[in-house]
Amino acid sequence: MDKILSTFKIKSSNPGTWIGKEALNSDQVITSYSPVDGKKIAEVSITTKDQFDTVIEQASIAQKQWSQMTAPQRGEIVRQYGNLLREYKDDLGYLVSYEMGKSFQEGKGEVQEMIDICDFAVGLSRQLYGLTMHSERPLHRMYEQWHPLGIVGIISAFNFPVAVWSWNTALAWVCGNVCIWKPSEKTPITALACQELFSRVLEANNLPQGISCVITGDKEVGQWLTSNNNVNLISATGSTAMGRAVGADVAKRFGKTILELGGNNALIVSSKANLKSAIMATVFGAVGTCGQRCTSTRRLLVHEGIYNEFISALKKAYAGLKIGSPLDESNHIGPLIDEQAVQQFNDTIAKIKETKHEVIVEGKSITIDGNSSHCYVHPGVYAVEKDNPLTKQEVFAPILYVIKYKTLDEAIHIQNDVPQGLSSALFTTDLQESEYFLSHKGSDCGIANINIGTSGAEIGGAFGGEKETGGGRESGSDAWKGYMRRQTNTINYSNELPLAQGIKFDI
Ligand code: UN1
Repeated sequence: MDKILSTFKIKSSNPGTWIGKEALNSDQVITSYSPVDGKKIAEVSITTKDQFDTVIEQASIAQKQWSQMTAPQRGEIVRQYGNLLREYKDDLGYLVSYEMGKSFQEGKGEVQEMIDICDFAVGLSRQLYGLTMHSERPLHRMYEQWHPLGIVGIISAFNFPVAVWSWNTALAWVCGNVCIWKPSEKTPITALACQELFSRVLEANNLPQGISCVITGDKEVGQWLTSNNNVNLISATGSTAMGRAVGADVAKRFGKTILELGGNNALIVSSKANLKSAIMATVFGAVGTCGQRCTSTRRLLVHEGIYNEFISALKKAYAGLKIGSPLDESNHIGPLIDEQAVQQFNDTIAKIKETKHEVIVEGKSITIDGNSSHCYVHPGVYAVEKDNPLTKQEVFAPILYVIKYKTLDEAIHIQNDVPQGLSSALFTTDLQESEYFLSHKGSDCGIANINIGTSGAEIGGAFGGEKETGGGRESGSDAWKGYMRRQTNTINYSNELPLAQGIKFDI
């Protein structure tokens, strides 16, 4: 681990405010502990208000130069960053795994997601297209173009400590913006590693350091960012409670937001499903990343005709799960992020016990021999009534609720009857069921899959969801439009001044 930390120039005590490679230190610190073994990784200083003001000032100066470069020139910078990420994929993936607790496989997968979005953004830098329209007035031309916004503030969560930042920065940068990143207080070290790599690219290209900034701290630091008039867009990933506060702060000053908040994702298994793949998808969706993805499968809706068969196969699959250090690639499940998350997991199970339920797999906290971390749990599966209020809440832990259904309409109703609307999945080989689920009468989520689980989206599609998930879209498709402002241009190349709608105004 020491070798990896030194690769990214991380010491035992680090500044937490960065303007490119320029570091600003302070007295107050956050300590990052690894949930893998409970050991301290390093300290990071908390950004002060003065330092925050300097960051805003430097970011504004940098944005002027950055936005004057052409989009393909900015794409070239992102291409160089993608190449560095390729070179450091294993090191950064290992650090993600150690600081966050996800499996090394998934840590590397996260860095791969960063590489993919860099590639996507490079292509995009030549495709920031606007439309042309036919004007109703003779000898007039109408078109629209997309301009940079300015400064983009990124608030990211612990569960995808690097990929979600890159979804935002890679697009924001090619669109001509500079970025200020406030990573989760639970995973500041991986953020410093990403910043170190990007500052190398800035330096090699003699670019202003303020193109990429990092600030560190809790809610207070986050509020400086969300309430600052110079920050044109806030892209925030995290809980619905956080998003509600951020959304209100930014709306007060008419800033823009992209909110990617809680999910409460259901996987429906039809009587016409390929049960083997449905089992695989359910287990990966429910226990992958120890149930800490916003796309994790939290509810399993199973058709009554195959219920008994499916549940016994599910029990068998859970019995084969290996829990332990995520750095050991033979383990399927690593720890939860911290002891508070374990507490929440245990509290939720205690609450399930107070309602009508059947234990399919008992969830409990566990200890791993020779490991002093208290963050490991055995995932739980509970059959509950369809109107159990616990099933309406997102708990960031590997707890799966199972509900039996009779008709697809009923399953879709149960699936949609929650406040969140991120991801959804139906396993079926029946064309009618599949098309119905994807129609407007089907899933109300931002993501709806057939014969694929709820988690593990590719970067090429727009990522995000409806209702309390916040409505934002990040990553692929035309999500880039959220990082730009649209301008409609009308050019009159005649010698007359005809008014639209045929209005006459003679003087
Ligand atoms: C998140 O949990 O915030 O679709 C993002 C997935 C990942 C991204 C999850 N590609 O599961």
